Amino acid sequence: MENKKFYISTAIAYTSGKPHIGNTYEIVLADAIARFKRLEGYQVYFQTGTDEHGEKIEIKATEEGKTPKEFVDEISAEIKRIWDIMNVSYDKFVRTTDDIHKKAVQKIFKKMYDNGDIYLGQYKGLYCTPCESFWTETQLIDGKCPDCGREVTESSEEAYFFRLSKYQEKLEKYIEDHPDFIQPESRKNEMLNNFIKPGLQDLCVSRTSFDWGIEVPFDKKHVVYVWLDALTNYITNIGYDVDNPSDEFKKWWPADIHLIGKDIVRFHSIYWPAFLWSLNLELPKKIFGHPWLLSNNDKIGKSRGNAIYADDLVEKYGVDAVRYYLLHEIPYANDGNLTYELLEERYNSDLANILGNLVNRTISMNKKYFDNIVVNSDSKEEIDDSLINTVMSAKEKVEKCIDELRIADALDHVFEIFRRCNKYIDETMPWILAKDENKDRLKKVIYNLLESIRIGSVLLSPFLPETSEKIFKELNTELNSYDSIKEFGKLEIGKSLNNPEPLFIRIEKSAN
Ligand code: ME8
Repeated sequence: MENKKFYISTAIAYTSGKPHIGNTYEIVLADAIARFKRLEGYQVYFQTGTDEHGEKIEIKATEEGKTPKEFVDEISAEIKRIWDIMNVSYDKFVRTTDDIHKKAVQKIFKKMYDNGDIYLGQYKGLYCTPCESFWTETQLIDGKCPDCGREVTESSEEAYFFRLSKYQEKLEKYIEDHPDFIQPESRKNEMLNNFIKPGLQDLCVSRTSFDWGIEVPFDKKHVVYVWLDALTNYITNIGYDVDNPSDEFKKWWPADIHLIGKDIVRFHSIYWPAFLWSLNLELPKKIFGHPWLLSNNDKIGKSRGNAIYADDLVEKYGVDAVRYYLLHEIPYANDGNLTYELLEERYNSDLANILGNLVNRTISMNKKYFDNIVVNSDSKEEIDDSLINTVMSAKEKVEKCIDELRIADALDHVFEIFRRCNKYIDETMPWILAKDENKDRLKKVIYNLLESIRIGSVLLSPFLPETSEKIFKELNTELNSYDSIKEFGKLEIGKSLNNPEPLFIRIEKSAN
C-alpha cells in the first residue's frame, strides 16, 4: 500500500474574477478525495491552480487599467486565498504564467508541429470572445454561442491547426473500451453521441488576434490556444519535458482523476486525449465531470450578479459548515442547490443536532459520571453489538463510495455512525443507569459512545478536518489513523478527557 500513488487534479480556474461558490465546490470535492486517499495510506499528489491567458483576460485587464500580468497576479492570489480559507490540502498550486509551464508548452507545440500533428492553415469561423471558442453555423443555438448564449462574430485568421480528425476513430474505440474513463456515464454518452460520432474537425490551436498568451516559438505573431495551454498544465507541472521527462513525471503520470465541471468535459475527453496521444503519452485514468451548484436554483455566474462567495459563508458559518454543505448536498450526477436557508437547515439538523450534540452530551456525561476519565467494563448486551456493527461497517461503505466518487453518499455513511450513537443513547438511557447505580453498564455505554465517536471522527477527517481535530482534542487522543479504526476498543482507558466545547452552535434565525 505504501507505494500506491494517487494523482488528482482540479480544473485550473480562470483568473477573470473572484471564484464563486460553484468553483469552490470543485476544490473542496477534490480535497475530500485527496485527504481520504492519504488517510488510506496512498501517496497523494493533488494539483490545482489558475488558467491565466486569453483574450478575455487581456480585455478585462485593460478595462481595469492594469497590465494582464498585474491583473492575473491579483486574481490568482485571491483564488489561492479562497482555496486556503477552505482548508484545501493541495500539493501544488500552479499558474499558466509560470515560466516552467510556458517553456514546456512551447516545446510541446513544437513537437506536435514537427511530428505533423500541427500544421498552418486559414481559420474562418464564428467566434465567441467570452468563451474563446470558434463555432460552426450548425453548432450555434438561435444564432448565438451554444455555451453562453452571447453574440458570435465572423472571424478569419491565419492559424495553426491540430489534426484532431486523425484521432477520431482511436478516441471512439478507447472510450467504448474503457467505460470508466469518462464519468458519470451520462457524460460519456453525451461525448460519444453528440460530439465524437458526428465527426471531429481539426482544431484551431493558435491565435493572432491578441497577445496575452504563450508565443508559438517558431512564429511569434501567434499565441497558443488557451485550451492547449491550459490542459497541458496537468503534465508540465510534474516535470514533463518532450526531450527528457523527469522522474517526478514518470512517478505521477498518468493522473488517476481529473476532476472537472460538466461544462468542460468536452475539452478533457476529446482534445486532451488527442494531445496526449500526439505526445505518445498515456491517458489519465478517469475524467469526472461533476454537476453544478446552483444558487436559488439558478446558474451562478460571475457576471450574473447572483454569485455567493465562499469567504463570506465561512465568516458566517465556519469552514466546516460550508464544506459539509458542499460535500453533502450536491448529488453525484445532478445539480445541487444552495441558499442561505438550506445551508442553515443542514447546519442545525446535521452539524449542531446530530454531531455537535452527540459529542457534547457524551463528553459531558463522562465528565459528570466519571470525572472526565475514560473507563470501561465487561458488561455486554445485544444492543452494543448493533452499535458496533454500524460503526465498524461504515469504513468499507465510505471507501467504496469514495472510489465511485459518490462523495455525498460517503459522508452520509459517516453520519450513520453519529445517528446510530444518538439512537444508542436513547436506547440505553445512561441517566437512568446512573440513577440506578448500574455502574458497570454505565461504564460500557459511555465507553462505546466515546469509541464510536473516535472512529466516526477518523472517517470524518477528510471531509471536516477542523471538526475532527477538535474532537480528537476533546478525546485527548492521537489515535486518528486508518489503522487505528480497524478494531473497536482502542480508545485508551485511564486517560483524562478535555472539557467539551460546543462544535456547532445552533443558528436561531438568519439575518439574510
Ligand atoms: O473552465 N458549480 O475555468 P473556470 C460547480 N479555466 N462547478 C462549477 C460551477 C458551478 N456553478 N461553475 C464553474 C475553466 N464550475 C477553465 C478550466 S482546466 C484545464 C481549464 C467549475 O474558472 C467548472 O466546471 O470557468 C470548472 O471545472 C471549474 O469550476 C473552473 O471553472
